[in-house]
Amino acid sequence: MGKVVFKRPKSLADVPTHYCPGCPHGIVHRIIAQCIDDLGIQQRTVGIAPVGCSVLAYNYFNCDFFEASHGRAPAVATGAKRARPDLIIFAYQGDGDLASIGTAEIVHACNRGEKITVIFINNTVYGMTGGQMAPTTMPGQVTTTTPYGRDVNSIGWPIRVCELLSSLKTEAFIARVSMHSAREIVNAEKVIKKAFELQIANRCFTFVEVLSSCSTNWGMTPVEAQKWIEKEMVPYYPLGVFKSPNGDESKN
Ligand SMILES: Cc1ncc(C[n+]2csc(CCOP(=O)(O)OP(=O)(O)O)c2C)c(N)n1
Repeated sequence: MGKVVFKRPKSLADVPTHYCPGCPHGIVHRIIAQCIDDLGIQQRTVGIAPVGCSVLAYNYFNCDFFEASHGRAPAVATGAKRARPDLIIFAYQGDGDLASIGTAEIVHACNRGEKITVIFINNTVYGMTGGQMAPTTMPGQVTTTTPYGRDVNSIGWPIRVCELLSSLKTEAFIARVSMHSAREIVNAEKVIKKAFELQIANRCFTFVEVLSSCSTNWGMTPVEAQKWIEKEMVPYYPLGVFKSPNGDESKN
């Protein structure tokens, strides 16, 4: 009989997901569920689901969940954490959700130093609604609302959320990871675990951006999409730890 070397984390529900083939949302869900298991916090973890492709995230985790309106996950997370500081609260948001309609929410939650964990999925488009331009769309990138490519002269440059949040004085853990290779996925798990550990230690606001893909709306195969992340996104969105709380030596 074969030896079991890989299992579904118990914090991940045993159900099929609605995600497209090759979509990294499922990988990130698995990573979060593994962290919850490893840290032994399943009974006190509450997730906040966004509006976007991961709107149904509450169906995929075996822990309590709130559903927030578009962009408002950090506000809902703030309320949950302030009411029950003993709970571990994570918000899960896409780039349309967090970096467009929810920009004010994330900036102020970080600035207030809310002791929550925010996982930010940057796939450069509004995936659920059909691949429209997001604030994170790359210069020249063709989307359904930028058929000639994103023109930075009229629409502006993609927003680098990690860099923006890192400029705030408040103590925080801010990092960017990527889904473009097995090596980066393994690293992403370490970084996301670190964010949860800091919340458990009641240290600071914790934020992990995940460079992701949307093969369906990018019109690529999943493998082509992974290569596109590495070639086009990583040079503009550098990976690493941008900010750590005082005394923490995290390096990516
Ligand atoms: C207040 C409000 N405005 C707009 C919408 C429509 N809407 C639903 S999902 C979405 C974009 C989601 O994109 P993103 O956050 O990047 O997540 P993804 O689907 O790519 O994972 C929008 C604009 C909405 N549901 N509510």
